[in-house]
Amino acid sequence: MACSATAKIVQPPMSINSTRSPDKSDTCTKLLRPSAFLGSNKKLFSVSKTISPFSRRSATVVAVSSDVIKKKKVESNPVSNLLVTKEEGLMYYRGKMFGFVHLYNGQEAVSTGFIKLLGNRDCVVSTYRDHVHALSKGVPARAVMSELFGKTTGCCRGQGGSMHMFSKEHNVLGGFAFIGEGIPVATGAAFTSKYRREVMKEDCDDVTLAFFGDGTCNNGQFYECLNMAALWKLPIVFIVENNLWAIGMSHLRATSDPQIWKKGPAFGMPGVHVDGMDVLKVREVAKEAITIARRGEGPTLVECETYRFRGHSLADPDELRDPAEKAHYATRDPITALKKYLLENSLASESELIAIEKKIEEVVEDAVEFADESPVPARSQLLENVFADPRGFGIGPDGKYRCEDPKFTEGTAQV
Ligand SMILES: Cc1ncc(C[n+]2csc(CCOP(=O)(O)OP(=O)(O)O)c2C)c(N)n1
Ligand SMILES: [Mg+2]
Repeated sequence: MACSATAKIVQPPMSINSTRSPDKSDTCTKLLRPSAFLGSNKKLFSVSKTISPFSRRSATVVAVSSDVIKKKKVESNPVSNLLVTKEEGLMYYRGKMFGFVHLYNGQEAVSTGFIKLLGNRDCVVSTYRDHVHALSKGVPARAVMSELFGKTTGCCRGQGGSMHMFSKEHNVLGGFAFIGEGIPVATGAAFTSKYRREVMKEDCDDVTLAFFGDGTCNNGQFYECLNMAALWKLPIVFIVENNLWAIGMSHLRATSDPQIWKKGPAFGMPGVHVDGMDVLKVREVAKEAITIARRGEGPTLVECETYRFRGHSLADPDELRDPAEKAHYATRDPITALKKYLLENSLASESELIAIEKKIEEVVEDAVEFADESPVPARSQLLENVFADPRGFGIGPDGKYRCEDPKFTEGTAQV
């Protein structure tokens, strides 16, 4: 039986140095005493608690009937168990996508659990794993795939690429390659919403979600923004996608207190830990945090414990992570877990799920075909949207600034 997503308050996780022996049972939610977040009596929840042998952490996540899932995987078509589709693999290695592509496999429950609760006016700020956040927010698959391919039909006309998904229409404020860089942008967006509501007296209850990783929580911008957001009670949710690794650096080696959620109360906002491999649990926590933000009651820090099934990027041979750790998390694939929940609770039949998978394949194939056939941007686009002194762009062999050469803006200059 899958764990109920009914949100219940759990006790703060025990200390990382605790000698309490790990409870390896598939314990579902334990009803415990109210959250001690700075005396807050807000209904914020962490949903489950099982000690992972791999994390040494106290606040960890529930393994969802791993034996059942393992069996199902073996029984099903082995091709569907691959961690990358033919399109994903071939398109990148054929050079169809440029730069690094950072996959999101394994972390899907976080993006979906949060973003699907938003309205169009709400904002999302992401990292370089942004293509899934963009899809969750409604950016069409064609526009996302074309951006990955660097084509004019991409959501940034091919100028952003994999790490810079942006859509004004969908209020996706970016993809950021520098870690932590998106957090102040998100904080600014949340400030805008508050300003509109309280100063401009506009009807505005928009909320901003800021997604970032565990490694990023050791970056100064994170702390500065938590402080400002708490001080001004900004309508924002800070969502840490704690996949236990920052490229090849283990979270436990890099952070003085690996329980990131605790940093919320230190700044005067609720901090919550949730099983980020379970979309229904993430959704329960997300509902509460988004509601608090929308009511004007301020920010929340949510730590979602998750795992990436691939290396840091497609260029990462992924040799540092323990195979046993990888195998452990592979049994908790959030998509497989949701399927199981839907079937067990008669919310969907096998054939309905197969039909959905088929539909997804069609959407992906259509997006790949569309992106492949789309035109590349004109060279003249190179200088558009560049916030720099154009005179600083460079001097050509004739001693003149390149930007002064009309051929350059026409896209016909030899550079
Ligand atoms: C300011 C800055 N410093 C260093 C880097 C190099 N870098 C790229 S990804 C990364 C690790 C980030 O890990 P985490 O925040 O956990 O995100 P994850 O990749 O696990 O999603 C680092 C250090 C960077 N992009 N930006
Ligand atoms: Mg990480």
